[in-house]
Amino acid sequence: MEFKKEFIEKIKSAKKIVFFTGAGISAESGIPTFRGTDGIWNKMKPEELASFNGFMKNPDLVWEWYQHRRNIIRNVQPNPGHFAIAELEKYFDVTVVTQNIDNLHRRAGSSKIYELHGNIERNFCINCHTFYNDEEFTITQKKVPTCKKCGGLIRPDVVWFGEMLPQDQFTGGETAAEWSDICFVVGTSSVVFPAAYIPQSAKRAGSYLVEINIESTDLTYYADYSIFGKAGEVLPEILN
Ligand code: BJW
Ligand code: ZN
Repeated sequence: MEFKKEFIEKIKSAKKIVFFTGAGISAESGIPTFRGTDGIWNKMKPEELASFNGFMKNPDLVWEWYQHRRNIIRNVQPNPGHFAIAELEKYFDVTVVTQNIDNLHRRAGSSKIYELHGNIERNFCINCHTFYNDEEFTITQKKVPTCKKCGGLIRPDVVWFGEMLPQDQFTGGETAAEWSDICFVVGTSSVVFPAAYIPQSAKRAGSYLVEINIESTDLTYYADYSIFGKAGEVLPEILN
């Protein structure tokens, strides 16, 4: 793969690099994305599944959906895209800012990670906020579990529509992006806010914005360089 000259020069002088990632980076591991032709939103309504109202209306259905996704996530491996990002830590000060809840960046070995939309391995009681980690529930737990302390419903520790992002994760991710020399935006449709503000902030602060995606997105217009291709194929090339 031939990269453009300007980008190669930027890489040579860069110290701080941010990878802002979305569902597309995990697609090659076998985790379905949300939008697009094979996206999960095509089959199910987001407001019914990924919202607090949806959960209260049908907690068992929402719980079952997350159990289904946990099973997928448990059984897949990080792909060459995740591993390339982790390996780049040998050469740069790398920060990962991810919208994904799947833990694959950590499993691939990345050390500095901000999780904007939570993590599917954690759960908490909606009533008393006691945390329960994934191991405490069996894979076959179909119905929503209840809290041992107060009997409240237990939900995954992820960010649903209409909910605030964890402040420390958002601020940490945004600050890293603003101080970065290069901000890579990998495998995201860039339509979900406030996460999608982060690459925009990076660019405004002077970072060089590189998009890696199989198709153009709402961000393509702002990017300094758009690389069209699969994350698992493009990212390892950067190591060369
Ligand atoms: C590949 C590839 C390969 C495929 N290689 N690429 C401003 C403007 C408009 C709306 C809003 C706004 N501010 C807030 C809103 C409302 C809302 C929002 O953004 N709505 C828009 C959708 C219209 N935002 C919120 O509600 C947020 N909260 C909030 O604003 O709080 C403040 C507030 C409080 C109270 C009242 C009002 C406001 C919260 C958003 C939470 C999002 N949650 C989810 C679910 C997380 C848990 C779970 O996983 O179940 O997060 S939704 C879902 O979308 C998930 C993702 O992280 C997120 C982003 O999706 P992503 O990662 O971009 O995936 P896709 O599928 O969209 O794209 C995949 C891409 O990969 C594609 O481009 C492919 O081409 C590409 N690709 N294979 C490279 N191999
Ligand atoms: Zn409780």
